[in-house]
Amino acid sequence: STTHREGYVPFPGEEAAEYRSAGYWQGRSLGELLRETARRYPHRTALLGTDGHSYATLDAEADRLAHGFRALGIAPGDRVVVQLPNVAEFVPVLFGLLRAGIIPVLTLPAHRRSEIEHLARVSEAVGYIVADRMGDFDYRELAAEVRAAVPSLRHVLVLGDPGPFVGLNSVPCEGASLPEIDPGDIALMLVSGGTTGLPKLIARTHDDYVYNATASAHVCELSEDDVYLAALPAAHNFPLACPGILGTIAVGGAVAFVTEPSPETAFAAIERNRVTVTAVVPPIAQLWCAAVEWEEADLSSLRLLQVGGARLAEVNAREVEPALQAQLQQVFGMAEGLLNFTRLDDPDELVCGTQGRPLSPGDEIRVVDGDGNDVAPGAEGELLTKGPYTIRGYYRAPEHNSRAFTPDGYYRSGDLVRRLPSGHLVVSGRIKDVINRGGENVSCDELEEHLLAHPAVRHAAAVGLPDAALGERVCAVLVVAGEMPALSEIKAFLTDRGVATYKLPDVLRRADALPTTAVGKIDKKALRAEG
Ligand code: J2J
Repeated sequence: STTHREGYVPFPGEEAAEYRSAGYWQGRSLGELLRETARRYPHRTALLGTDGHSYATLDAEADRLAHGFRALGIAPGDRVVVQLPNVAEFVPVLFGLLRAGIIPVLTLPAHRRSEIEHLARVSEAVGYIVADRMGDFDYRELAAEVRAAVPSLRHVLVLGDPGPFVGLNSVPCEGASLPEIDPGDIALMLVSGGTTGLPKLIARTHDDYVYNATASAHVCELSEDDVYLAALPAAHNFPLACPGILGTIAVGGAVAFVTEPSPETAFAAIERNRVTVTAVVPPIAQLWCAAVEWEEADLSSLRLLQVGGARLAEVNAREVEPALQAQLQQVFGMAEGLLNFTRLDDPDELVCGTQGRPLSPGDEIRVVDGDGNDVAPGAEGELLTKGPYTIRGYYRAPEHNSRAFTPDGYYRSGDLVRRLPSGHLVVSGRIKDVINRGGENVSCDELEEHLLAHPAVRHAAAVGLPDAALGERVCAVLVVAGEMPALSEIKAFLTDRGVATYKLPDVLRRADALPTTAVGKIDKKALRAEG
């Protein structure tokens, strides 16, 4: 067994010292962030819902769970995979782990065996926290499969009916002391959307993530009077910390949850909880704008709608304020770190026509051509970045890191951008081989691997095709021996292999051969052009 630091790429000492002296890193842990708010506003509402919490009770519940996890024998530095739906209990579980020095690996409800097994293996997780079920999916069955496959996994803890496992409510709550937390140490791990191959782990420190959340809260002018609705999956960087759940907790606001962002569900939650701020992906923003025509709900409390995760077309951006009577903020972010926001006082042209500018004065941006040279001001190029809350390498992925980061520590985002004189970025395309399906990133490599495992498939290429609702839809181009499998069969095959639902192809194409480029790579441009 190895320590949690093995395979972690730290910030270089000199730059870390700069981030501290500039005041970006304040030497505060995420657990302390909650503690401070609980001291300031013990009686204010932290979490809304049937299992709601004041700050005092949330603080106490986080401590209870922290002691419980320690009493089970889970040690500081151990990794625990967390896969919970958007429910209030997500928050005490998260803070319980953080206060015990246990590192949550934050996975999405849509992840399945393929992703969870991989993430549990790479992180050498000792625990897996799930809900009993969501809709018709039973996470305890998934947990049984993952535990059988991953030897390090000793604890399965269940929110709700534990079945053969241990209920979160019955973890012991006494004993074991809590560790000192080093704010420079790893706090939690996010899952990357936009890379090659299987998902990568993104280790974020307390210092960098506290800054991520509090600086985002500042940009959104969040206060204790705000009510944030977690409408996207809470484990995703955007609703978690941009400013999201953690930014809201930092200022003493309240957080509400919905398990899915349909207009029916989300509008009712906005009305019931007097929600002031929320974050969605472009297809949901479009749907909400249309749904005000038929959904009866009082949305007057909503002051800010954050939209990000995929490119929001300018025409759709212009619909937001008239339809929802709330300000639009575009957010171009990545779990690896860098966040760009349009500002609340930006003129309409910038709010609707750009994806925002960097959060921090400490964010360093380069826009480069194919040879790695800076392009002329305003020209298109790949966005490279480093800064006080952007990782210097993925966790336990040295080989991938040598390609994904420059020798001097810049993250190669794979996004094509143009930078305006104001510093605002316009996202104009992508060079990484990823399909952005309505804000969910599908790695083409990963999907192709799975497709090639099908007995009939000789060659496979995944490409994104333009889609009015989703931005892009997933198309699998297959060269097959014999009869072409039906889409439903391919979907069932992939589901069987434990692939998350959002990665399943929307369309299948048959080809006699895959077109190649001059150097012999699969010509995805040509495949996309064929439609
Ligand atoms: C175009 N592409 C975008 C945008 C992300 C806030 C918001 C989003 C994410 C996120 C996030 C885009 N226009 N406005 O973590 O905190 C694409 C880019 C980017 C990739 C990152 C946050 N906003 N994208 O989406 O790690 O390609 O983070 O590199 O899931 O999504 O995906 P992810």
